[in-house]
Amino acid sequence: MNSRERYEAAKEQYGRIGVDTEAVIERLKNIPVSLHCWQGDDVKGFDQDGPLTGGIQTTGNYPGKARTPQELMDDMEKAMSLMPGKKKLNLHASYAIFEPGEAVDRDRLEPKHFAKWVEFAKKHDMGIDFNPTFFSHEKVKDGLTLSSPDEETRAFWIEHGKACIRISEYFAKETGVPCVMNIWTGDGYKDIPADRMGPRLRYKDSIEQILSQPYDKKLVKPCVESKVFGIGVESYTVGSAEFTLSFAATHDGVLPLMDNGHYHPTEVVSDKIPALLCFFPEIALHVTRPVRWDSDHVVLFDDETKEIAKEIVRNDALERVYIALDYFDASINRISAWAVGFRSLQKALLSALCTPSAMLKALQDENRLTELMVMQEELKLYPLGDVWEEYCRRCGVAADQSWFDEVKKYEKEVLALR
Ligand code: RNT
Ligand code: ZN
Repeated sequence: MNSRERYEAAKEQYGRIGVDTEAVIERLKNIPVSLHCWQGDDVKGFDQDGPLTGGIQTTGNYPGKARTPQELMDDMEKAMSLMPGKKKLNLHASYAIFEPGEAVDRDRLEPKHFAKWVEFAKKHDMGIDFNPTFFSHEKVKDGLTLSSPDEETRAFWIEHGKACIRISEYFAKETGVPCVMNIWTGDGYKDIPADRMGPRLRYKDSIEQILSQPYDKKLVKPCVESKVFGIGVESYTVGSAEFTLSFAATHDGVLPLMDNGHYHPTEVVSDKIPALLCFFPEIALHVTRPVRWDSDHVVLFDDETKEIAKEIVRNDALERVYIALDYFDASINRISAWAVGFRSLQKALLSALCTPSAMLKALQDENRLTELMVMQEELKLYPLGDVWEEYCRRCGVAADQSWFDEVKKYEKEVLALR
């Protein structure tokens, strides 16, 4: 059988359990997934030369990382040519692009400093998501930004947040796609604090001041991302899960953002998604792969990624959940890291779309749990790979590992010369 015939057979087999693979393929083509620019240069950015701070860390020094905006765009372009599906661009404020003599500090950033990124996004028909950068900067004082007891420090970072709202709105207007703007800080303490509430009250006030910047709620979707701990911030984080969730719940139009590397190891974000969907009209995700800690390994087609995708799809929440990738591995080819992660998430979404959820829910509601287990296990060996192959063919990208030949060629011709 050739691949078309295999697809026809798979279509028929899925059809028998009520899954329309043609509709699945069409749907998957249009689900935007936000691709993070920071995998390409180990979260370095272009606006400063210091180390990566904020309790996050990249490990490894695989050769060929992007050093300039042009290199980063070229690399992303290469990576995107290897991925099926709809992409959105995810930028950090530290990736501002200044003309000579135009450099400003983060509190003075303007839309024009991101005009080249808008051009890039338009070229690839992408919307843009944005993140103020509250780390890797000399104005992070004693590990604190928006929660600092120092007024000047706090004021600087509030101005940064406001500037980012203006830039987010510019992105949305330029691309015609709403911009998800995510607030995450690494603020916290290595050891037992004497005051846990004070920093949180200041953080709350700072975010409120940022959001006092007028903006169109249809165009800008501010999020708050929680975190349980960071490197050097092991005992206490200001933006804990309860803090950010409560903030989002009590501030109109603010979304909670869950990063699946930011919880205790036995907690799963897949279970939190339907809990939040009971209360929030919209939520946002950072999909990553934590290995023993928030290590930000490349996303794989693993059980939790599949489960996350399933919760979004089977609750009919594709329009309510903003999906973004967030990882950074500096120990392997970065183009490949992007491609593997994005392709894995696409596979997870495909797997979710090919699941006969209505039938499985009915088994649960009728308490036919024996049968539910049987069905769930049998589904694991349904011919998803054949549908994947057809999907990739229609998207014009390789379905199998042959895409890696492109990476090897690019490494030899471009990355190795850096
Ligand atoms: C850090 C958070 C945050 C960052 C990016 C670079 O633990 O996950 O989202 O990874 O903003
Ligand atoms: Zn994150």
